[in-house]
Amino acid sequence: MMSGVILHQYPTSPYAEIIRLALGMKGLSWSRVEQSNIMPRPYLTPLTGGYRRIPVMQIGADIYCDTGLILREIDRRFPDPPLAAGNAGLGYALRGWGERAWFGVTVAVVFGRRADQVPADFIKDREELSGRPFDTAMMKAAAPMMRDQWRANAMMVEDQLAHGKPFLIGDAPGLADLSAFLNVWFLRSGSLEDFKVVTAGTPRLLEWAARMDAIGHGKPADMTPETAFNIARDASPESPRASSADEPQGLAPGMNVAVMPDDYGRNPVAGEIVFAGPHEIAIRRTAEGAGDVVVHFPRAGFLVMKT
Ligand SMILES: N[C@@H](CCC(=O)N[C@@H](CS)C(=O)NCC(=O)O)C(=O)O
Repeated sequence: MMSGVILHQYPTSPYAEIIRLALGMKGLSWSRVEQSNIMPRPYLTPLTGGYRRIPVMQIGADIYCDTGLILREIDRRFPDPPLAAGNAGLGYALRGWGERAWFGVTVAVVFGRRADQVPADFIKDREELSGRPFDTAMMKAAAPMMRDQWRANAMMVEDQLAHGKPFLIGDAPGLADLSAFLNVWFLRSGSLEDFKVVTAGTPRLLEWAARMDAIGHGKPADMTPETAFNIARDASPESPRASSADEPQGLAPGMNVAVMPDDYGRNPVAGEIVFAGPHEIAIRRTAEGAGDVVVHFPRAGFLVMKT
């Protein structure tokens, strides 16, 4: 099914892999825009208004930031099959484990292994992203202990799969599988030798990983960044949805705000609220050369500041 989904990503991005697999679960046709793995991204930044992380999903003149919200939007537009039948709360909550706690360990193992090969421009870019030193020597020193931690997390997956079902929360793959699998995918592609060591005692995890691999990416077709930009220019944002009446900060349509992640890549994006709810805030802004766009952010993990 043609979805209108345009995914701004790069092949080695683990968070993008979550979305590629979610599109695969839905069996969608989508447009794949390859972005650089470091800044600048001249056709993307004008659309997001400064948000700098990958992936970003675009549908016409609507721009969706952060995996958490992109998953929700894919599920809203293409509900069948659901990404978390009956388990949406647990599924989104588990992102904190799979995509943060465990993923921090995975990054440490991969970059600890490759410490001597990380390009200087990549290190500089990630230091700007995080505001902290990207200390490959420290990652190298910590790698043995991080491998221990990786195995402990993998054993949680192994224990869960003792239920005998094919996926973490039942018979169909969903959000929990995506968040956990991110770690398998990144470690396996970043350091197969470490992956083999830390999965020596987790046979059920390996069988589950093969089932995740079999999902695929749906039907991607390549699109240039410039074409995606022109699509935003020629489209209008979708009509606003209802806002919640009980916004804790009193946020309401028409107010000016700046929105940014609360962890890293804290570049504020300024605009006027179109709608706000417990899981999403959408702001309208003018993208230079592309007219009005609406940029959507999740609420969990993001700061909304009145301006
Ligand atoms: N919480 C974000 C994390 C995204 C993230 O950290 N992505 C990495 C790439 S996988 C990134 O943006 N790195 C910096 C960059 O590519 O500019 C999400 O779920 O989308």
